[in-house]
Amino acid sequence: MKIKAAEAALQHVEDGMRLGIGTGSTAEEFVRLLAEKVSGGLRVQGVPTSERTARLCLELGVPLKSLDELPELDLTIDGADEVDGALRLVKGGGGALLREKIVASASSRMIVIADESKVVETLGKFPLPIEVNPFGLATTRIAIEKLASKLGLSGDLKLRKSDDGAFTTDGGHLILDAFFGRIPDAEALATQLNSIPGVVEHGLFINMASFAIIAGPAGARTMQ
Ligand code: ABF
Repeated sequence: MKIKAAEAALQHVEDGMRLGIGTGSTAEEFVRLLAEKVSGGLRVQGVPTSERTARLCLELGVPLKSLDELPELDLTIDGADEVDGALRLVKGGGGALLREKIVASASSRMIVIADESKVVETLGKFPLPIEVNPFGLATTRIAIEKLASKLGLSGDLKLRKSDDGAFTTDGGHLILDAFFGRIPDAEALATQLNSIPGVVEHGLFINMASFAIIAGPAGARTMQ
């Protein structure tokens, strides 16, 4: 199903495009298909949203530029952990949310590719990744807990771990995964999180996706 969504997204890639290239297994299927087109002569320049995606693109021959070389992009193709009916997204399960949001914000359009399992009525079943500066982690955690309870949200904040300790992002930050369960007012939570100094970024992508390509057993459909 991921491949079906990636195939459908590839239809929107035109010769000469400056592409933001997402992170995650669905985005990786897109990279594989894009690489085939590139070897067939399609000319694109890609800006990767993570070191992991950059390595895959280099391995498969997708031409890469830095965002500084291509500060404005035509189209970003990226995955998501949750998509609701208003095209609000939860992203960051792959730990790349900061660069993904920066790259998506540099793009004229953003197409989300996902399988049916990502579509939800209300965001929040997937724990919300919150990227935080390592300095003052405890203070930031308390501030998040306070604003969450002010918004009627409750749930654990868990520091994301990797094999050898705390997970660190490409940008050198930490991630707190917030197990809120349901987020009835994503806009309010996003605004409040942005007001906490130690919060670098969060996984709520609101008003960023142009549309989503959702693949299910019956094929791929578009969510506008
Ligand atoms: C990335 O893709 C992340 O933001 C998101 O968590 C992930 C989804 O991964 P997958 O496509 O493997 O489900 O963009």
